[in-house]
Amino acid sequence: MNNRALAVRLGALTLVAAIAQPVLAGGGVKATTKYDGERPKRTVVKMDADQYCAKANDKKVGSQEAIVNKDGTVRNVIVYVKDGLGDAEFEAPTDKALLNQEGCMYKPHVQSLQTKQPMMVKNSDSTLHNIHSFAEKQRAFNFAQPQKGDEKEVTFTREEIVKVKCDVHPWMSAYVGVFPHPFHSVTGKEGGCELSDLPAGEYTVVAWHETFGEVEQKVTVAEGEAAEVEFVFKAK
Ligand SMILES: [Cu+2]
Repeated sequence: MNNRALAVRLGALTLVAAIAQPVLAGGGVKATTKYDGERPKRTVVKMDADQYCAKANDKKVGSQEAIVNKDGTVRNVIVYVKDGLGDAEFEAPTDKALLNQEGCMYKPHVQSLQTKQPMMVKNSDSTLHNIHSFAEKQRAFNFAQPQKGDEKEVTFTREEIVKVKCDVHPWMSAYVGVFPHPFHSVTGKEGGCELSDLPAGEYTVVAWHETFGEVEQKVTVAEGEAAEVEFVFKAK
């Protein structure tokens, strides 16, 4: 086969892949968020209680519990399918989630994963942290990581949004959303996120925020399309 023939053939393959993908991917939800109220002011996290932590970050660290962007969108919102999947069961992904302790903060502050999906808890600081989960629907864990580089794998077995705290540093907290399916995500810097590969159907989709509470909506997902949904958190 000469080069030109090869190029044509590769081109055809690319085309096939491009057409086939949306069919395989099903539909999805494109979620945006809005906080309907005065934009909360972020405060600087004070870490003076621990000499190491006080010097661990080059820049000031802003509080994480209510981050509303200038355009009103909200970061760190967990968006997930609450209802509509019926009895479908989903194999747990083997890729490891990460809960890192870095600069005396949990990173990420909010994440979501699937039941039985492994999560690596890691200490990247040269100071003692402990990782204390406040689970109510499953066994809680509470262990120390005294050394930089310490790692321990944990898993969650039940659906729950689990709060995690460090008993050494009271400003450290994180949330791990655990779901029995892969249709969950967390809003990032732009205050939006996507649920993909969702079979066409009717769903109840929830947006949860640690401070603003939760709102839910009924969403119809059509094959090959992403339903656009805006979740509005009303000020209390
Ligand atoms: Cu700590």
